[in-house]
Amino acid sequence: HEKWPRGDEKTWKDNLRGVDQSEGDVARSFVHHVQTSLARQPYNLDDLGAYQATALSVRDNLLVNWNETQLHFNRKGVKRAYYLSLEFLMGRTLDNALLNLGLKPQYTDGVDKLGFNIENLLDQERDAGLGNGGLGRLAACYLDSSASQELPLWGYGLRYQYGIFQQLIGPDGSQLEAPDPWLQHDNPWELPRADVVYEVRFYGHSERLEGGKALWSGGQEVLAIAYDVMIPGYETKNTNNLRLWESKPKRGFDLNSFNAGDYERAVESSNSAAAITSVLYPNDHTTFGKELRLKQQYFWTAASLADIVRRFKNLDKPMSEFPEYVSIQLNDTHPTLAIPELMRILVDEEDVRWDQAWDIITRTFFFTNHTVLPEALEKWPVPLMQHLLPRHMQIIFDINLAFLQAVEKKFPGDREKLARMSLIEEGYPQNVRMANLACIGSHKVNGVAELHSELVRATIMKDFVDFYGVSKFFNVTNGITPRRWLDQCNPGLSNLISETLKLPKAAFLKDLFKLEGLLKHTEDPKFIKKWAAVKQSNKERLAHYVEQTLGLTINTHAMFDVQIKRLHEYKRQTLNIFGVIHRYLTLKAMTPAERKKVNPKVVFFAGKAAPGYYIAKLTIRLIVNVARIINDDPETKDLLSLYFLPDYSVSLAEILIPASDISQHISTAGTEASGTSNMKFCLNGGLLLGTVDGANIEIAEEVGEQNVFFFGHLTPAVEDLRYQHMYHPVPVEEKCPALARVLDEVASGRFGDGSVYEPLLNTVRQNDYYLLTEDFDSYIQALSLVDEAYQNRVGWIKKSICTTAKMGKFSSDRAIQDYAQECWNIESSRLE
Ligand code: B1N
Repeated sequence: HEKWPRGDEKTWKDNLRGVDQSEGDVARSFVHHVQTSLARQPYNLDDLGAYQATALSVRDNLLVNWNETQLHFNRKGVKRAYYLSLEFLMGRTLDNALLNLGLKPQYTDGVDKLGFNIENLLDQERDAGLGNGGLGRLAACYLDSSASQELPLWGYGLRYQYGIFQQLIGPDGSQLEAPDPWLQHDNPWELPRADVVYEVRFYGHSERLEGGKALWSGGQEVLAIAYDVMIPGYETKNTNNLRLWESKPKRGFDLNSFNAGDYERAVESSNSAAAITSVLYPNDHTTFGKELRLKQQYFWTAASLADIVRRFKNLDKPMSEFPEYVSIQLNDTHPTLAIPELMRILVDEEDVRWDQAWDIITRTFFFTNHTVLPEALEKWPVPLMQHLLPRHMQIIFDINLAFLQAVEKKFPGDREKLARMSLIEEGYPQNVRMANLACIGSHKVNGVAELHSELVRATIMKDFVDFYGVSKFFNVTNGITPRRWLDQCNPGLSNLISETLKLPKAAFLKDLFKLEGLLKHTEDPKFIKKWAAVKQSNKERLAHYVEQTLGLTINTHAMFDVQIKRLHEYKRQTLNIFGVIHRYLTLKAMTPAERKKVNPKVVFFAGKAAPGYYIAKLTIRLIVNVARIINDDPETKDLLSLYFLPDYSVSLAEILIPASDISQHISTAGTEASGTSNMKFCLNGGLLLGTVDGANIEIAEEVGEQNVFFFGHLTPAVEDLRYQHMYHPVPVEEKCPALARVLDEVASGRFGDGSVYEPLLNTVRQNDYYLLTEDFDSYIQALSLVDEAYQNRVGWIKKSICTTAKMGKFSSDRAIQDYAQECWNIESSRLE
C-alpha cells in the first residue's frame, strides 16, 4: 500500500486531500451534487432534493473516513468482532452523521446560504426501520458505540426491501398495516458492492464422504450481494461498516424452461430468490416456523460467514488461529445456523478435522439471549430443516451425538436431563432447539440485565449451567447511545448540561458518568428553572408535532405520561388503559370543587402490534376508542386526555421521549428482559413508573428508589400466583373490585360496542396469565403517588435532575466495552 499503484504520485496525492469542510465548501459540494448526482435545476429544487444533495455531500466525508478505517485495520491485521443481527433499527442517519462528524454548524450555514433550513431537510429523511423494537435498536446503538470507541466491529444483516410496516388507524380504531417502501427514493447511506457477491445453496442433497466430510450439491443457488452502510464514530474519523445482504437470482432466468416455452417457470426461480430479502418479519417474541424465515436466516449467515472467512484467509494464518482474529456475537438465536455453517466450511471445504473444527467454533461464537418467554424460543421442524439444509441437519445430529455422550458421562443415567438438553426435541415432528445449539456452540452466553441473566441461569439454561459451570453464563446490561438519545433528540437539555457543567458536550457524550456533576446544582433555583423550561419546550415541540400530523390540540401544562413500545400482553398496555378508565370514572364521580384540586394529565400511547396478534390489536382498538370518548367529555377533558400516536418509530421516539414527565414500564415481573426506552426516558429527565423488572431495577439502584415509582408483585411470586390462578381461580370481582368495575364499563359499551372487547376482557377474567388482577391496586396506588409528587413541582424537577445525573452506567459505550473485554478480546485503534 505504500507505493502508488500507477500513474503520477504527485497527481494522486494532490487530489487525495479528503473533502473540504468549511461553510463555503459545503455550499460548493451541495451544488455539485445538485448538478451532477441529482441532475436537477437549482430553481425548482425542493426540500427532498436539497436533503438528497446534503446527504450525498455528507456521504463523501463518510466514504473517505470509511475507506481509511478499513485500510487502517487491514494494515494492522487486528482481531475483529462481528455482530450478527437480523434487525438493525437505525432510524434516520443525516443528523447523526453531522453530529458525529462535527459538521452540523457548517451544514446549517451552508444550506442556509442556499435558502434551506437544515431542520426541514432532516425531516425529509425516511427512517431505516429494519427492526421491530428493542432488539433491533440495541444493535443500532452498539454500532454507534463501537465506531465511537474506535473498535473494529462490523454488523451483518439483511437489506430488506420493506422494513417494519407502516401503521395506520382505521375508522373503527383498529390497526391497519401498509408496506414500508423505504428504498423508494434511493438510499444515499448505502453503497452497493457489486464485487462482493457469494453463492448460497438451498435444498439438494448431502452425501457423506470419508473422514467425516460430505458433499452437498444440487438444489437452488442464489446470490448474496453486499450493501455497505457507513457507521461514523463520534469525534473520530473511525467509520465502521454495517454490511447488509440482498438476494438475487443466480441466473436471471432458467434457459432450459425458457426454451421449452414455459415462461412462468423461467421467471419463478428469480421470483423466489428475490423474495428472501423482500420483507422484515414483523413479529417479535413469537416464532411461526415459516420456511421463508429459515431461508432468510441461512442466506444471511452463509453470506456473512463466507465474507468473514475470506477476510481471515487474507491474513494468511492457519485455520487453527481463526478465533485469535475473529469473534462473532449472535444477537439472539436468529443467526444460530452460523454454527453448523462454520462447521460445514471448516470440515467440508477447509479439511479441518471435526474435533478441531468444533474447538474453533466454541472459541469464536458468543450468544446473547434477549427473552425467557417460552413462545419466543426458536424451534425449527427437523423435516423442514432436512429439506432446506440437508448438510446442516447432518451436522446438527452429529454435534448432538457427541454432546449427549458428554452429558451422559457427566450425569450417568439421567434420561430426563438428556432429553431436556438435547438439540432435538422429540415429537411429531421433531424440532431443532436453536437456543440449545447457540449455547453449546458458544464460548459464553449472556442476558441483557442482571435479573434477566439470573433468570436465564435459573430457568432456560439451568441444565447447561450444571454441565458447563456458571462462568460460561454472565450479564451485560443493555445500553443506549447518548449521542442520539440525548444530544440529538434533546439539544436544549444537552446545551444546558454543557453550560452547567462548564464542559464541552463531547466530555459527557463520551463519558456519561460526567453527568453526575449535575448533582451539585440541584439546589440552584436558576438551574431548576432552566431545567423546567427545557422540559416545557420539549412538550411544546411534541404538541406542535401532534397538531401538525393529527390536527389535535394538546394541553402542554399537563403532566405528560407516556407508554411507547411494541404492543404485547406481557408489557401490559392493558393495565395502563384500564388505569386511565379508572381515573376517568373517578373524575366523573367528583364534584366540580374536588376536580379543581386535580392536576391535569395527558396520556400518550404509541406502538405497533404484530399483524397476526389478535389481542394486541384489540388493545389498540380499545385505547383509540377510549380516547374518542374521554377527549370529548366536557366535564373531564381538561383534566384527562389520551392519545394513541400512530406509526411509532425511532423518529417519533426522538420527539416523545424528551417531552415525558413520567413513563410506564409495567411488565409482569420477570418478563421484560431489560427494556431500553426506560434508560432513554431517564436520560432525558423523565421519571419512571414501573414494575421491579429488567433494567428498571438497575436504574433504581443508580438513581435511588426515592426517585422511581415501583409497584406490583416481585418475580419470585409470579410462578406461585399463576399456579393459584390455574388451580384455585378467584373471580375478578372478589380479587380486585376496582378492576372489575373497569372491565364492566368496557363490556357495557361505554367505549363503543362492548362485545368487541370480550376476548380481551376474558384474558383477565379467565386465567389472567399476566396478573393484572394481582397488580392493579398497587398500580393505582403508585399512580396517585406520582400525582402527589408532581404537585410539588420543584421537588419533581430535583428528582428529574438526579435521574439524568445517574445515567452513566446506561451508555452503550459501557455495554460495548463489556463485550469487547469479556467476550471479543478486541482493541480500540484510532485512525489519525
Ligand atoms: O430485546 C431488548 C430488551 O431490552 C427487551 O426487554 C426485549 O424484550 C427485547 C424475537 C425478539 N427480546 N426478544 C426479542 C425480537 C424479535 C424476534 O423475532 C424476539 N426482542 C427482545 C434488547 O435486549
